[in-house]
Amino acid sequence: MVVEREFKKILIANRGEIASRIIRTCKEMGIISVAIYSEVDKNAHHVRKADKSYLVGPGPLEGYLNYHRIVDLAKEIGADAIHPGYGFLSENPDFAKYCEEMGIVFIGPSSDNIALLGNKIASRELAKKVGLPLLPGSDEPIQDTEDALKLANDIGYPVIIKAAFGGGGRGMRVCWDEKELKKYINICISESKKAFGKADIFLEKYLQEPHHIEFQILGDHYGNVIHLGERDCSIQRRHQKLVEIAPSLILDSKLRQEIGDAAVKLAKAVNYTNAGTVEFLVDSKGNFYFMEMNTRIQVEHPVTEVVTGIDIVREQIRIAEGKPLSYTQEEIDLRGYAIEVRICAEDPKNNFMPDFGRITSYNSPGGIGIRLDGAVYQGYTIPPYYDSMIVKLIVYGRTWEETVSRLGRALDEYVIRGIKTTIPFYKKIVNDPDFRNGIFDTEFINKKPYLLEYQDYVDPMDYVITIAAAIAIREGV
Ligand code: MV4
Repeated sequence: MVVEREFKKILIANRGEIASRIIRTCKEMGIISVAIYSEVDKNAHHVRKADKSYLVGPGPLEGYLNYHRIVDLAKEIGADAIHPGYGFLSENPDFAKYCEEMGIVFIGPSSDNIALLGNKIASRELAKKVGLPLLPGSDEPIQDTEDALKLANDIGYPVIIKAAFGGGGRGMRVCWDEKELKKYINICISESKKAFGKADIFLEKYLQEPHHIEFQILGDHYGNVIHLGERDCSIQRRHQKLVEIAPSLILDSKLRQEIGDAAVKLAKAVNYTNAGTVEFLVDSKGNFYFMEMNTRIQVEHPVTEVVTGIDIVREQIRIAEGKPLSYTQEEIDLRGYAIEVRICAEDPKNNFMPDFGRITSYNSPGGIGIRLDGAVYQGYTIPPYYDSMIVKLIVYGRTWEETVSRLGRALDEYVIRGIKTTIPFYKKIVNDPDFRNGIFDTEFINKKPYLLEYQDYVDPMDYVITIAAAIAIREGV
Protein backbone atom coordinates (compact mmCIF):
# COMPACT_ATOMS: atom_id res chain seq x y z
CA MET A 1 0.00 0.00 0.00
CA VAL A 2 1.31 3.40 -0.98
CA VAL A 3 0.14 6.51 0.79
CA GLU A 4 0.23 9.82 -1.02
CA ARG A 5 1.79 12.67 0.89
CA GLU A 6 3.51 16.02 0.38
CA PHE A 7 7.12 16.50 1.40
CA LYS A 8 7.85 19.65 3.35
CA LYS A 9 11.60 19.22 3.73
CA ILE A 10 14.19 17.33 1.71
CA LEU A 11 17.79 16.69 2.71
CA ILE A 12 20.21 16.57 -0.21
CA ALA A 13 23.01 14.07 0.37
CA ASN A 14 25.32 15.50 -2.27
CA ARG A 15 27.30 18.54 -3.37
CA GLY A 16 28.24 20.43 -6.52
CA GLU A 17 26.01 21.00 -9.49
CA ILE A 18 23.58 18.15 -8.77
CA ALA A 19 22.90 19.44 -5.25
CA SER A 20 22.18 22.88 -6.75
CA ARG A 21 20.02 21.25 -9.43
CA ILE A 22 17.87 19.50 -6.78
CA ILE A 23 17.60 22.70 -4.70
CA ARG A 24 16.15 24.50 -7.74
CA THR A 25 13.30 22.00 -8.10
CA CYS A 26 12.66 21.99 -4.33
CA LYS A 27 12.21 25.79 -4.49
CA GLU A 28 9.80 25.50 -7.40
CA MET A 29 7.78 22.89 -5.47
CA GLY A 30 7.74 24.92 -2.24
CA ILE A 31 9.80 22.30 -0.42
CA ILE A 32 12.47 23.32 2.12
CA SER A 33 15.89 22.23 0.83
CA VAL A 34 18.58 21.19 3.27
CA ALA A 35 22.23 20.91 2.23
CA ILE A 36 25.07 19.09 3.92
CA TYR A 37 28.64 20.23 3.47
CA SER A 38 32.22 19.54 4.43
CA GLU A 39 34.63 22.09 5.88
CA VAL A 40 36.22 22.76 2.45
CA ASP A 41 32.73 23.24 0.96
CA LYS A 42 31.61 26.00 3.31
CA ASN A 43 31.61 28.51 0.43
CA ALA A 44 30.16 26.06 -2.08
CA HIS A 45 27.29 27.10 -4.34
CA HIS A 46 24.87 24.47 -2.96
CA VAL A 47 25.43 25.69 0.61
CA ARG A 48 24.65 29.26 -0.41
CA LYS A 49 21.49 28.30 -2.28
CA ALA A 50 19.90 25.79 0.11
CA ASP A 51 17.38 27.01 2.68
CA LYS A 52 19.45 25.45 5.45
CA SER A 53 22.77 23.65 5.65
CA TYR A 54 24.63 21.43 8.08
CA LEU A 55 28.34 20.82 8.40
CA VAL A 56 29.15 17.11 8.26
CA GLY A 57 32.70 16.12 8.97
CA PRO A 58 35.35 15.36 9.53
CA GLY A 59 37.19 15.39 6.16
CA PRO A 60 36.19 16.47 2.67
CA LEU A 61 34.59 13.12 1.79
CA GLU A 62 33.54 11.29 4.97
CA GLY A 63 30.56 13.52 5.67
CA TYR A 64 29.04 12.90 2.23
CA LEU A 65 29.51 9.14 2.65
CA ASN A 66 28.56 8.51 6.29
CA TYR A 67 24.99 7.41 5.69
CA HIS A 68 24.12 6.59 9.29
CA ARG A 69 24.96 10.15 10.24
CA ILE A 70 23.07 11.58 7.25
CA VAL A 71 19.88 9.60 7.95
CA ASP A 72 20.10 10.44 11.65
CA LEU A 73 20.46 14.11 10.75
CA ALA A 74 17.43 13.87 8.45
CA LYS A 75 15.41 12.45 11.38
CA GLU A 76 16.68 15.10 13.78
CA ILE A 77 15.74 18.05 11.55
CA GLY A 78 12.38 16.59 10.55
CA ALA A 79 13.17 15.98 6.88
CA ASP A 80 10.67 13.78 5.03
CA ALA A 81 13.04 12.46 2.42
CA ILE A 82 16.63 12.32 1.17
CA HIS A 83 17.69 12.94 -2.42
CA PRO A 84 21.03 11.19 -3.06
CA GLY A 85 21.90 12.82 -6.43
CA TYR A 86 24.47 10.79 -8.38
CA GLY A 87 27.77 9.31 -7.18
CA PHE A 88 28.43 9.23 -3.41
CA LEU A 89 25.66 7.13 -1.77
CA SER A 90 23.20 7.15 -4.68
CA GLU A 91 23.62 3.48 -5.60
CA ASN A 92 24.36 2.11 -2.17
CA PRO A 93 21.58 -0.38 -1.32
CA ASP A 94 22.54 -0.31 2.39
CA PHE A 95 21.89 3.43 2.48
CA ALA A 96 18.50 3.06 0.78
CA LYS A 97 17.67 0.23 3.19
CA TYR A 98 18.67 2.26 6.23
CA CYS A 99 16.41 5.09 5.02
CA GLU A 100 13.55 2.63 4.59
CA GLU A 101 14.10 1.25 8.12
CA MET A 102 14.31 4.70 9.68
CA GLY A 103 11.15 5.98 8.01
CA ILE A 104 12.91 8.51 5.80
CA VAL A 105 11.90 8.31 2.14
CA PHE A 106 14.83 7.57 -0.17
CA ILE A 107 14.18 9.43 -3.43
CA GLY A 108 15.04 6.59 -5.75
CA PRO A 109 14.17 2.94 -6.36
CA SER A 110 13.86 0.28 -3.64
CA SER A 111 17.02 -0.99 -1.96
CA ASP A 112 16.26 -4.42 -3.44
CA ASN A 113 16.25 -3.03 -6.97
CA ILE A 114 19.45 -1.05 -6.37
CA ALA A 115 21.13 -4.25 -5.16
CA LEU A 116 19.80 -6.38 -8.02
CA LEU A 117 20.63 -3.96 -10.83
CA GLY A 118 24.00 -3.05 -9.33
CA ASN A 119 25.09 -6.56 -10.23
CA LYS A 120 25.63 -6.70 -13.99
CA ILE A 121 25.54 -10.48 -14.11
CA ALA A 122 22.18 -10.51 -12.32
CA SER A 123 20.78 -7.73 -14.54
CA ARG A 124 22.02 -9.58 -17.66
CA GLU A 125 20.15 -12.64 -16.45
CA LEU A 126 17.03 -10.56 -15.80
CA ALA A 127 17.22 -9.00 -19.28
CA LYS A 128 17.59 -12.45 -20.79
CA LYS A 129 14.54 -13.73 -18.90
CA VAL A 130 12.48 -10.76 -20.08
CA GLY A 131 13.56 -11.35 -23.68
CA LEU A 132 15.81 -8.33 -24.30
CA PRO A 133 18.53 -8.79 -26.93
CA LEU A 134 21.97 -9.43 -25.41
CA LEU A 135 25.44 -9.87 -26.86
CA PRO A 136 26.63 -13.47 -26.50
CA GLY A 137 28.35 -13.93 -23.14
CA SER A 138 28.37 -15.47 -19.66
CA ASP A 139 25.28 -16.35 -17.70
CA GLU A 140 27.29 -16.77 -14.51
CA PRO A 141 30.51 -15.38 -13.03
CA ILE A 142 33.73 -16.69 -14.62
CA GLN A 143 35.30 -19.29 -12.35
CA ASP A 144 38.83 -19.49 -13.76
CA THR A 145 40.97 -19.06 -16.89
CA GLU A 146 39.91 -22.39 -18.32
CA ASP A 147 36.25 -21.49 -17.97
CA ALA A 148 36.88 -18.14 -19.71
CA LEU A 149 38.86 -19.63 -22.60
CA LYS A 150 36.13 -22.17 -23.30
CA LEU A 151 33.42 -19.53 -23.35
CA ALA A 152 35.48 -17.14 -25.49
CA ASN A 153 36.07 -19.93 -27.95
CA ASP A 154 32.31 -20.45 -28.25
CA ILE A 155 31.42 -16.78 -28.71
CA GLY A 156 34.48 -15.82 -30.77
CA TYR A 157 37.01 -12.99 -30.36
CA PRO A 158 37.18 -10.14 -29.62
CA VAL A 159 35.62 -10.48 -26.17
CA ILE A 160 35.36 -8.03 -23.30
CA ILE A 161 35.92 -8.86 -19.64
CA LYS A 162 33.66 -6.89 -17.31
CA ALA A 163 33.37 -6.61 -13.54
CA ALA A 164 29.90 -7.55 -12.24
CA PHE A 165 30.02 -4.66 -9.78
CA GLY A 166 32.11 -2.35 -11.93
CA GLY A 167 31.45 1.15 -13.02
CA GLY A 168 33.08 3.90 -14.98
CA GLY A 169 34.85 1.42 -17.22
CA ARG A 170 37.00 0.11 -14.39
CA GLY A 171 37.63 -3.61 -14.38
CA MET A 172 36.89 -3.75 -18.14
CA ARG A 173 39.35 -5.24 -20.67
CA VAL A 174 39.02 -5.98 -24.37
CA CYS A 175 40.79 -9.19 -25.44
CA TRP A 176 41.52 -9.78 -29.12
CA ASP A 177 42.83 -13.32 -28.80
CA GLU A 178 43.38 -16.23 -26.43
CA LYS A 179 46.77 -14.92 -25.37
CA GLU A 180 45.31 -11.60 -24.19
CA LEU A 181 42.42 -13.29 -22.42
CA LYS A 182 44.84 -15.55 -20.52
CA LYS A 183 46.88 -12.53 -19.54
CA TYR A 184 43.97 -10.35 -18.35
CA ILE A 185 41.60 -12.74 -16.64
CA ASN A 186 43.40 -12.83 -13.29
CA ILE A 187 44.31 -9.15 -13.50
CA CYS A 188 40.60 -8.32 -13.87
CA ILE A 189 39.59 -10.59 -11.02
CA SER A 190 42.08 -9.00 -8.62
CA GLU A 191 41.34 -5.46 -9.85
CA SER A 192 37.61 -6.03 -9.32
CA LYS A 193 38.17 -7.38 -5.85
CA LYS A 194 40.33 -4.41 -4.98
CA ALA A 195 38.12 -1.73 -6.55
CA PHE A 196 34.63 -3.06 -5.78
CA GLY A 197 35.20 -5.54 -2.94
CA LYS A 198 33.75 -8.34 -5.06
CA ALA A 199 35.73 -10.37 -7.57
CA ASP A 200 32.89 -11.47 -9.90
CA ILE A 201 33.65 -10.95 -13.59
CA PHE A 202 31.93 -12.00 -16.79
CA LEU A 203 32.58 -12.14 -20.53
CA GLU A 204 30.77 -10.69 -23.51
CA LYS A 205 31.37 -10.57 -27.21
CA TYR A 206 33.01 -7.20 -27.88
CA LEU A 207 31.00 -4.98 -30.22
CA GLN A 208 33.23 -2.64 -32.20
CA GLU A 209 32.49 1.06 -32.74
CA PRO A 210 29.01 0.97 -31.24
CA HIS A 211 26.80 3.83 -30.16
CA HIS A 212 26.11 4.17 -26.47
CA ILE A 213 22.37 4.83 -26.29
CA GLU A 214 20.51 5.05 -23.01
CA PHE A 215 16.80 5.39 -22.31
CA GLN A 216 15.43 7.50 -19.46
CA ILE A 217 12.59 5.78 -17.68
CA LEU A 218 10.20 6.74 -14.87
CA GLY A 219 8.16 4.32 -12.79
CA ASP A 220 5.59 5.06 -10.09
CA HIS A 221 4.20 2.98 -7.21
CA TYR A 222 1.11 1.95 -9.23
CA GLY A 223 2.90 -0.11 -11.84
CA ASN A 224 3.11 2.65 -14.47
CA VAL A 225 6.42 2.87 -16.32
CA ILE A 226 7.18 5.26 -19.18
CA HIS A 227 10.29 6.24 -21.11
CA LEU A 228 11.35 9.77 -22.03
CA GLY A 229 13.34 8.81 -25.09
CA GLU A 230 17.07 8.37 -25.34
CA ARG A 231 20.44 10.05 -25.03
CA ASP A 232 23.40 9.31 -27.27
CA CYS A 233 26.46 9.27 -25.00
CA SER A 234 28.90 7.85 -27.53
CA ILE A 235 31.41 10.68 -27.23
CA GLN A 236 33.50 9.55 -24.30
CA ARG A 237 37.12 9.48 -23.26
CA ARG A 238 38.30 6.63 -21.06
CA HIS A 239 34.69 5.94 -20.09
CA GLN A 240 34.11 9.52 -19.03
CA LYS A 241 31.22 10.94 -21.01
CA LEU A 242 32.07 14.29 -22.57
CA VAL A 243 29.13 15.15 -24.85
CA GLU A 244 25.56 13.87 -24.56
CA ILE A 245 22.83 14.32 -27.12
CA ALA A 246 19.06 13.92 -27.20
CA PRO A 247 17.53 12.51 -29.27
CA SER A 248 20.02 10.19 -31.01
CA LEU A 249 20.63 10.89 -34.69
CA ILE A 250 20.83 7.17 -35.48
CA LEU A 251 17.37 6.15 -34.25
CA ASP A 252 14.18 6.57 -36.24
CA SER A 253 10.84 6.64 -34.45
CA LYS A 254 10.27 2.93 -35.04
CA LEU A 255 13.59 1.86 -33.50
CA ARG A 256 13.09 4.39 -30.68
CA GLN A 257 9.78 2.79 -29.88
CA GLU A 258 11.24 -0.70 -30.05
CA ILE A 259 14.18 0.01 -27.73
CA GLY A 260 12.03 2.20 -25.47
CA ASP A 261 9.51 -0.62 -25.10
CA ALA A 262 12.35 -3.00 -24.19
CA ALA A 263 13.58 -0.57 -21.51
CA VAL A 264 10.07 -0.25 -20.05
CA LYS A 265 9.60 -4.02 -20.10
CA LEU A 266 12.77 -4.54 -18.07
CA ALA A 267 11.73 -1.92 -15.50
CA LYS A 268 8.22 -3.38 -15.22
CA ALA A 269 9.64 -6.86 -14.62
CA VAL A 270 11.15 -5.68 -11.33
CA ASN A 271 8.37 -3.24 -10.33
CA TYR A 272 10.90 -0.47 -10.75
CA THR A 273 10.03 2.86 -9.18
CA ASN A 274 11.50 6.36 -9.60
CA ALA A 275 13.96 7.46 -12.32
CA GLY A 276 16.29 5.01 -14.00
CA THR A 277 18.35 4.62 -17.14
CA VAL A 278 18.56 1.54 -19.33
CA GLU A 279 21.79 1.43 -21.30
CA PHE A 280 22.15 -0.19 -24.73
CA LEU A 281 24.83 -0.56 -27.37
CA VAL A 282 23.52 0.06 -30.87
CA ASP A 283 25.44 -0.84 -34.03
CA SER A 284 25.33 0.94 -37.38
CA LYS A 285 22.72 -1.54 -38.66
CA GLY A 286 20.29 -0.69 -35.88
CA ASN A 287 20.85 -3.86 -33.85
CA PHE A 288 20.64 -3.11 -30.14
CA TYR A 289 21.88 -4.94 -27.07
CA PHE A 290 21.10 -4.43 -23.40
CA MET A 291 24.14 -3.40 -21.31
CA GLU A 292 23.05 -2.37 -17.84
CA MET A 293 20.57 -0.33 -15.85
CA ASN A 294 21.51 2.67 -13.72
CA THR A 295 19.33 3.29 -10.69
CA ARG A 296 20.05 7.00 -10.14
CA ILE A 297 19.48 10.38 -11.74
CA GLN A 298 22.32 10.81 -14.22
CA VAL A 299 24.68 13.67 -14.98
CA GLU A 300 23.27 13.95 -18.51
CA HIS A 301 19.56 14.06 -17.52
CA PRO A 302 19.15 17.73 -18.65
CA VAL A 303 19.22 16.91 -22.38
CA THR A 304 16.16 14.72 -21.83
CA GLU A 305 14.47 17.47 -19.80
CA VAL A 306 15.08 19.96 -22.58
CA VAL A 307 13.61 17.87 -25.41
CA THR A 308 10.65 16.56 -23.37
CA GLY A 309 9.96 19.64 -21.23
CA ILE A 310 9.77 17.41 -18.16
CA ASP A 311 11.53 18.19 -14.87
CA ILE A 312 12.91 14.75 -13.98
CA VAL A 313 13.80 15.75 -10.41
CA ARG A 314 10.22 16.95 -9.89
CA GLU A 315 8.95 13.60 -11.16
CA GLN A 316 11.38 11.80 -8.82
CA ILE A 317 10.03 13.74 -5.85
CA ARG A 318 6.38 13.20 -6.86
CA ILE A 319 6.94 9.48 -7.31
CA ALA A 320 8.63 9.29 -3.88
CA GLU A 321 5.60 11.15 -2.44
CA GLY A 322 3.49 8.24 -3.67
CA LYS A 323 1.87 10.16 -6.52
CA PRO A 324 1.15 8.62 -9.90
CA LEU A 325 3.22 9.67 -12.93
CA SER A 326 2.21 13.07 -14.32
CA TYR A 327 2.33 11.79 -17.92
CA THR A 328 1.33 8.79 -19.98
CA GLN A 329 3.62 7.45 -22.72
CA GLU A 330 1.38 9.02 -25.38
CA GLU A 331 1.88 12.44 -23.83
CA ILE A 332 5.66 12.31 -24.25
CA ASP A 333 6.95 13.99 -27.37
CA LEU A 334 10.43 15.00 -28.31
CA ARG A 335 11.01 18.47 -29.63
CA GLY A 336 14.24 19.55 -31.34
CA TYR A 337 17.72 18.64 -30.19
CA ALA A 338 19.79 19.17 -27.07
CA ILE A 339 23.53 18.82 -26.54
CA GLU A 340 25.28 18.82 -23.17
CA VAL A 341 29.01 19.31 -22.70
CA ARG A 342 30.57 18.60 -19.32
CA ILE A 343 32.91 21.47 -18.56
CA CYS A 344 35.71 20.25 -16.32
CA ALA A 345 38.55 21.95 -14.47
CA GLU A 346 41.11 19.93 -16.41
CA ASP A 347 43.90 20.48 -18.90
CA PRO A 348 43.11 18.36 -21.98
CA LYS A 349 46.63 18.99 -23.32
CA ASN A 350 48.08 17.45 -20.15
CA ASN A 351 46.19 14.16 -20.31
CA PHE A 352 43.06 15.84 -18.87
CA MET A 353 44.83 16.39 -15.58
CA PRO A 354 42.58 18.10 -13.01
CA ASP A 355 43.46 21.78 -12.56
CA PHE A 356 42.03 23.20 -9.36
CA GLY A 357 42.23 26.69 -7.93
CA ARG A 358 40.53 30.05 -7.93
CA ILE A 359 38.24 31.21 -10.72
CA THR A 360 39.53 34.72 -11.27
CA SER A 361 37.07 35.65 -13.98
CA TYR A 362 33.73 34.10 -14.92
CA ASN A 363 31.35 35.12 -17.68
CA SER A 364 28.74 32.60 -18.78
CA PRO A 365 26.89 32.46 -22.09
CA GLY A 366 23.20 33.31 -22.34
CA GLY A 367 20.48 33.98 -24.83
CA ILE A 368 18.19 31.65 -26.71
CA GLY A 369 18.59 27.91 -26.24
CA ILE A 370 21.10 27.95 -23.38
CA ARG A 371 20.91 26.17 -20.02
CA LEU A 372 23.66 26.04 -17.43
CA ASP A 373 23.71 23.55 -14.57
CA GLY A 374 26.66 24.52 -12.46
CA ALA A 375 27.98 25.27 -9.03
CA VAL A 376 30.77 27.79 -9.58
CA TYR A 377 31.02 31.56 -9.56
CA GLN A 378 33.65 34.27 -9.93
CA GLY A 379 36.06 34.14 -6.99
CA TYR A 380 35.19 30.54 -6.10
CA THR A 381 38.11 28.25 -5.34
CA ILE A 382 37.66 24.74 -6.66
CA PRO A 383 38.81 22.29 -3.99
CA PRO A 384 40.99 19.38 -5.14
CA TYR A 385 39.02 16.65 -3.35
CA TYR A 386 36.06 16.18 -5.65
CA ASP A 387 35.09 15.53 -9.25
CA SER A 388 36.57 18.03 -11.69
CA MET A 389 33.25 18.70 -13.46
CA ILE A 390 32.29 22.27 -12.57
CA VAL A 391 29.41 23.12 -14.89
CA LYS A 392 27.31 21.56 -17.62
CA LEU A 393 26.45 23.63 -20.67
CA ILE A 394 23.25 22.45 -22.33
CA VAL A 395 22.12 24.00 -25.60
CA TYR A 396 18.99 23.30 -27.58
CA GLY A 397 17.55 24.15 -30.95
CA ARG A 398 14.95 23.08 -33.45
CA THR A 399 17.35 21.23 -35.73
CA TRP A 400 20.69 19.47 -35.27
CA GLU A 401 22.49 22.12 -37.35
CA GLU A 402 21.02 24.99 -35.35
CA THR A 403 21.89 23.27 -32.07
CA VAL A 404 25.52 22.64 -33.09
CA SER A 405 25.95 26.27 -34.23
CA ARG A 406 24.46 27.45 -30.97
CA LEU A 407 26.87 25.27 -28.99
CA GLY A 408 29.78 26.84 -30.87
CA ARG A 409 28.46 30.33 -30.16
CA ALA A 410 27.90 29.53 -26.45
CA LEU A 411 31.42 28.12 -26.05
CA ASP A 412 32.85 31.23 -27.72
CA GLU A 413 30.96 33.38 -25.20
CA TYR A 414 32.15 31.38 -22.22
CA VAL A 415 34.97 32.95 -20.23
CA ILE A 416 36.49 31.04 -17.31
CA ARG A 417 39.91 32.32 -16.18
CA GLY A 418 42.27 31.24 -13.43
CA ILE A 419 42.02 27.52 -14.17
CA LYS A 420 42.33 25.40 -17.29
CA THR A 421 39.05 23.97 -18.57
CA THR A 422 37.85 21.63 -21.30
CA ILE A 423 36.12 24.53 -23.15
CA PRO A 424 38.77 24.88 -25.93
CA PHE A 425 38.65 21.12 -26.50
CA TYR A 426 34.85 21.28 -26.96
CA LYS A 427 35.29 24.12 -29.45
CA LYS A 428 37.43 21.75 -31.52
CA ILE A 429 34.75 19.04 -31.33
CA VAL A 430 32.03 21.47 -32.43
CA ASN A 431 34.07 22.46 -35.48
CA ASP A 432 34.83 18.87 -36.47
CA PRO A 433 33.09 18.10 -39.80
CA ASP A 434 32.04 14.59 -38.69
CA PHE A 435 30.49 15.94 -35.50
CA ARG A 436 28.66 18.64 -37.45
CA ASN A 437 27.33 15.93 -39.76
CA GLY A 438 26.20 13.85 -36.80
CA ILE A 439 28.74 11.11 -37.45
CA PHE A 440 30.32 9.78 -34.26
CA ASP A 441 30.59 6.55 -32.30
CA THR A 442 32.40 5.48 -29.13
CA GLU A 443 35.79 5.71 -30.92
CA PHE A 444 35.31 9.37 -31.95
CA ILE A 445 37.83 10.87 -29.50
CA ASN A 446 40.42 8.09 -29.99
CA LYS A 447 40.28 8.52 -33.75
CA LYS A 448 40.84 12.29 -33.63
CA PRO A 449 44.00 13.24 -31.73
CA TYR A 450 44.00 16.57 -33.58
CA LEU A 451 41.22 17.75 -31.23
CA LEU A 452 44.01 18.58 -28.77
CA GLU A 453 45.66 20.98 -31.21
CA TYR A 454 44.47 24.38 -30.09
CA GLN A 455 46.04 27.54 -28.73
CA ASP A 456 45.60 27.98 -24.99
CA TYR A 457 44.41 31.37 -23.81
CA VAL A 458 47.30 33.53 -22.68
CA ASP A 459 46.70 36.27 -20.15
CA PRO A 460 47.93 39.58 -21.71
CA MET A 461 49.57 40.29 -18.36
CA ASP A 462 51.90 37.35 -19.01
CA TYR A 463 53.23 39.17 -22.10
CA VAL A 464 53.72 42.34 -20.07
CA ILE A 465 55.73 40.40 -17.49
CA THR A 466 57.83 38.69 -20.19
CA ILE A 467 58.53 41.96 -22.01
CA ALA A 468 59.32 43.77 -18.76
CA ALA A 469 61.79 41.02 -17.85
CA ALA A 470 63.44 41.26 -21.30
CA ILE A 471 63.79 45.03 -20.97
CA ALA A 472 65.19 44.68 -17.45
CA ILE A 473 67.83 42.22 -18.68
CA ARG A 474 68.77 44.42 -21.66
CA GLU A 475 69.02 47.54 -19.54
CA GLY A 476 70.97 45.68 -16.89
CA VAL A 477 68.58 46.53 -14.05
C1 MV4 B 1 30.79 -2.94 -24.27
C2 MV4 B 1 31.33 -2.45 -25.46
C3 MV4 B 1 31.46 -3.30 -26.52
N1 MV4 B 1 31.07 -4.59 -26.40
N2 MV4 B 1 30.42 -4.23 -24.20
C4 MV4 B 1 31.49 0.82 -21.51
C5 MV4 B 1 30.79 1.25 -20.27
C6 MV4 B 1 29.79 0.20 -20.01
N3 MV4 B 1 28.62 0.70 -19.40
C7 MV4 B 1 29.56 -0.47 -21.29
N4 MV4 B 1 30.69 -0.18 -22.10
C8 MV4 B 1 30.93 -0.88 -23.23
N5 MV4 B 1 30.59 -2.18 -23.20
C9 MV4 B 1 30.56 -5.01 -25.25
N6 MV4 B 1 30.20 -6.28 -25.14
C10 MV4 B 1 31.67 -1.09 -25.50
C11 MV4 B 1 31.48 -0.31 -24.39
C12 MV4 B 1 31.82 1.06 -24.50
C13 MV4 B 1 33.12 1.48 -24.78
C14 MV4 B 1 34.17 0.59 -24.90
C15 MV4 B 1 35.43 1.03 -25.20
C16 MV4 B 1 35.69 2.39 -25.35
C17 MV4 B 1 34.68 3.29 -25.18
C18 MV4 B 1 33.38 2.85 -24.89
C19 MV4 B 1 32.36 3.78 -24.76
C20 MV4 B 1 31.09 3.35 -24.50
C21 MV4 B 1 30.83 1.99 -24.36
